[in-house]
Amino acid sequence: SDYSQEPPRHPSLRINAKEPFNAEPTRGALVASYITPVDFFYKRNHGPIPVVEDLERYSVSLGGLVEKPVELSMDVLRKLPKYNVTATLQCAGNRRTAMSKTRTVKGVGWDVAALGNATWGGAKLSDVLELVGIPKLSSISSLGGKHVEFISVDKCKEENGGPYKASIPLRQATNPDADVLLAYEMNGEVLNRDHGYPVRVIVPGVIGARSVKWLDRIDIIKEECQGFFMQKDYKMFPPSVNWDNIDWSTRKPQMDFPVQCAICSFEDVDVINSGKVTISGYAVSGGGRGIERVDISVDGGKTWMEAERYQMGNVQYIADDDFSSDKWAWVLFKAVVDLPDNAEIVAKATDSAANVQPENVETIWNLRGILNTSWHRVRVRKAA
Ligand code: MTE
Ligand code: MO
Repeated sequence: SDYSQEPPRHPSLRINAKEPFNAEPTRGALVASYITPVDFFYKRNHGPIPVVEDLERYSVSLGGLVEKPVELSMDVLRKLPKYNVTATLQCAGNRRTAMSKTRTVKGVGWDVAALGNATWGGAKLSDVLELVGIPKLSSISSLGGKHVEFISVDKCKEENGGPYKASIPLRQATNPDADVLLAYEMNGEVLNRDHGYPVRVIVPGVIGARSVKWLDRIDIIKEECQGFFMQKDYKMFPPSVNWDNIDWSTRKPQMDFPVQCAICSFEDVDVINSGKVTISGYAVSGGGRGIERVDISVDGGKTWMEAERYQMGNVQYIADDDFSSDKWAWVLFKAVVDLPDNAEIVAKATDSAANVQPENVETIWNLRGILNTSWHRVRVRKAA
């Protein structure tokens, strides 16, 4: 593969793999702002970053089980109503490194920052699909299509040099409230090459793997996409399954993200000077479920206190009744505590459906190391 045309990247990113390029910001940089700057947004790739030179000639082909296929030029996409959706994108492999410490897993290692919160600008997929006669809220199209497949222009070895692809159910794609976008902007700027220039899919509330970058084709298909990343990856297996007994067909492709949180004010090895410290981090759930609560402990989980949560800068606390939250976006949390010596700080979140995070990573260990949503623990030592 040819990695000679990679875009420039911020030097402070932690590089987890060079080719393909996989990198995340430091914990501190991640929670420095509610909206993650493009430079500090994690980058997760399976091949070289494609070069799309001529925007005039670029278009997304929309076909498959439709009566009349269309070409979606940038002009066509820009003429549709434009939506700005603030959504957190999180890789299913976030926090994989910690999972692999209990038992080895296969996959790129990530600390806790394989996610970011951006405002994505673009056309709604539900509007786009009306251009080929598929009405809003359809579960099946007139020609029997039930899924919408997104095919990229990049090339990855897992697809034997073919493009990255994924699909979502037609029902979700045609639901305007699901906010699935064909995004051409990120944080008000033209989408950059790392994040899918010129057009990517954003599927809010769902693992990052379904938000296909560098979109080339959309196909309406009968069954879900048969690509590698749907069928042979990004599935959640129980701890009993290993590489000798795995049967990929027994599980569905992972879609919604479960409830997650992480402490970002400290690295695992930090030595803290004063007694009073601020613990901060992020919490987010999938499927549009908001965060109901974040609990903090400084004694390894024996006693707990509730953290403050906020979205949008630092003024609008969610505890406020008429606060309307960004339902696809993370909340940042904060708690000021008196840290005992040799504290074990723990954070766990509860979402609006009262889903909780599992206490121990061992109970959710899986061979691909995905969805490590166990309580996040950080050990810190007080300076003498
Ligand atoms: N789309 C294409 N075409 N190629 C990819 O490698 N990676 C996926 C998804 N879309 C990928 C892709 C995965 S696994 C994730 S987590 C997100 O993109 C990462 O998006 P980001 O790099 O913009 O953060
Ligand atoms: Mo991912």
